[in-house]
Amino acid sequence: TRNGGAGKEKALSNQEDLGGDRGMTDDIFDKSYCEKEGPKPARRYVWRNIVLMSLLHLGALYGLWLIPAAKPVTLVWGFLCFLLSALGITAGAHRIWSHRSYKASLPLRIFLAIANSMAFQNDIYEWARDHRVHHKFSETDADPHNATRGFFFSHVGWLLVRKHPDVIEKGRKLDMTDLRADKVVMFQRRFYKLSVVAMCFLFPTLVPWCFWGESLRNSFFLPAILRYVLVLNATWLVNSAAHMFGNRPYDRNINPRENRLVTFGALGEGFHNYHHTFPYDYSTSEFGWHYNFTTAFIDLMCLLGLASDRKKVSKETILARKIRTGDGSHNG
Ligand code: ST9
Ligand code: ZN
Ligand code: ZN
Repeated sequence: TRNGGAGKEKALSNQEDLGGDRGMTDDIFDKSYCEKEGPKPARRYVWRNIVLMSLLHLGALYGLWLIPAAKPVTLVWGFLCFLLSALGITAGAHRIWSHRSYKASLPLRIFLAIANSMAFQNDIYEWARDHRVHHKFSETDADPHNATRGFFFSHVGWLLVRKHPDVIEKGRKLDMTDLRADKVVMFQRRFYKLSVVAMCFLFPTLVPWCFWGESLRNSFFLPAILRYVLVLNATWLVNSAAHMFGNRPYDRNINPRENRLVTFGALGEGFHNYHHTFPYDYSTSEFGWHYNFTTAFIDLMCLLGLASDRKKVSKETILARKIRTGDGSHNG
C-alpha cells in the first residue's frame, strides 16, 4: 500500500537522512521554528556595501567592454580562474564544509581553501554558518537570504542590509564544532583578508601580466574583476532563481527548484529541489556527472585517493520520495 511504501522509505531514510556519520545534522530543515509575531524590524542599509558592490559591478561592465581588446590566452586564463574559484565554493565551502557530504584529505582541503579565498564570498566558517542556517530555517526570518523577501533580496540585497536578528540568534545555536576543529578552516579565517587580496585580485592579475605581457588593465578587469563578479552572480542565482523558477520533482511543499540554467553556470548546484530534500548527498543531484562538473571533480579526487566517503542517497529512497512528495514532473 501507499502507507507501507512511506513507512519503508522512512526506515531507509533514517539511515541516510540524518547523516549520522557526518558529525553534524544542522543542515536539516527544522519545522519547529516559528517566526516572531508583530512588525518586522526596520531595514537598515549598509551604505559601504552598496557603494562597493555597485563599483564592483561597474568594473565588471567595463571588463565586458574590454574583452575584444584582450589576448585570447587571457580569456582562457579568466575561464580557468572562474573554474578554480567556483570549485572553492561548490566542492569546498558547500559540499565539504557546509554539508560534510564527503571527506577530503589535508592537501585537497588546503587546495580548496585557497580556491575559496579566490572566490571572496566570506571565509569558509562564515559561509558555512550562513548556509546551514539557510537550510535549517529555509524561507523564514532566520534564513539569511530568505527568498520569500523577493528576487533581489535573495540574490544580493541580503548582503547590503543588516541581518534579521533571528539569523544571528539561530545561527549562534548551530553546531559548528566540526569546523572549529578543522585547522585549514580556522587558518583561512585568521588570514582571510590577506588571502583574498592575494588570490582574488593579485594572482589572477599578475599571471597574464608577467607571463604573456597582457596589459595591466586587461589583466585586472578580466580575470580578476569580471571573473569575480560572474562567480558571485552564478552563486547568487542559486539563492534567487533556483528558489523561484523550475520544477519540484522531489518535494512540492518547499520553494527550492530544479533550474537547468543555474545548474550550468553554478557547476552543478542548480538541482536545488533535490539538494534541499537530500542536503547530505555529495552530488546535489541524482544524475551523477550530468551538468555537474563539481561531482566529476570530486569523483576524480576520490580516484586519486584525495577524497573519500561520498554520501549518496539510494535510488529507492529517491523514487519513494518522488512518489510521496514530488510534483509529478519526474524529469529533474
Ligand atoms: C557572498 C556570499 O557573496 C554568497 C553566499 C551565497 C550562498 C549560496 C548558497 C547556494 C548553494 C550553494 C551553491 C554554490 C554555487 C556556486 C557557483 C559558483 C560558480 N550565525 O555579518 P554581521 C554574527 S559574500 C551566527 O556583521 P550584520 C557575527 O558573527 C560577498 N552568527 O551582521 C557577528 O557577531 P560578532 C562579499 C552570525 O551587522 C554579528 O552577528 N562579502 C551569523 O547584520 C554581526 O555580523 C560581502 O559583500 C549567523 N548566520 O551585517 C560582505 N551571521 O560581532 C557581506 C552573523 O560576535 N557581509 N552573525 O562576531 C556583510 O557586510 C555583513 O555580513 C552584512 C550584515 C552587512 C550583510
Ligand atoms: Zn537554497
Ligand atoms: Zn546546501
